[in-house]
Amino acid sequence: MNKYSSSALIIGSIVLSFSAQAKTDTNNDGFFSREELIASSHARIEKKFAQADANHDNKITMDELAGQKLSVAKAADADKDGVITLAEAKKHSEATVDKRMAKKDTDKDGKLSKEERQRKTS
Ligand SMILES: [Ca+2]
Ligand SMILES: [Ca+2]
Ligand SMILES: [Ca+2]
Repeated sequence: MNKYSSSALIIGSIVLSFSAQAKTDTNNDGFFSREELIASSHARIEKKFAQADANHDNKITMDELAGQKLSVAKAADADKDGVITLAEAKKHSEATVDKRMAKKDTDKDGKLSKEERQRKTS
C-alpha cells in the first residue's frame, strides 16, 4: 500500500515539473532581452508545431492547421507554398518579437523591463 502511494507521489511530481512554465528571464536580471524573448517564443513554437504537425514531417500544411488561426499561418508562410516549415514558424516568431520590442521597449535599451512589459501600448 505504501508502495502505491509513493509511486503516485513520484508521478505527481513529474507531471508538475513538466507543466512548470518555461521561464523567459533565463539570466534572472529582471529584463526580457530580445534573445530571451526569442528563445521562449521558439520553445512555444516548437511545442505548438509538434501538436499541429499530425504526420511529423516537420511541415505544417494548411489543412493540419484547420480551425486554427489561418491569418497567422499565412503570414508565417514566407514563401507562400501553403506549407509552414519549422524554420518559417521560427522566423515569424522572431519578427513578432521584434515588433513587440519596437512597441514596448520605450527607452530603446534592447530589453523589456517589468514596467515596459506591463505598460499598455494599444
Ligand atoms: Ca534577462
Ligand atoms: Ca512555406
Ligand atoms: Ca527597455
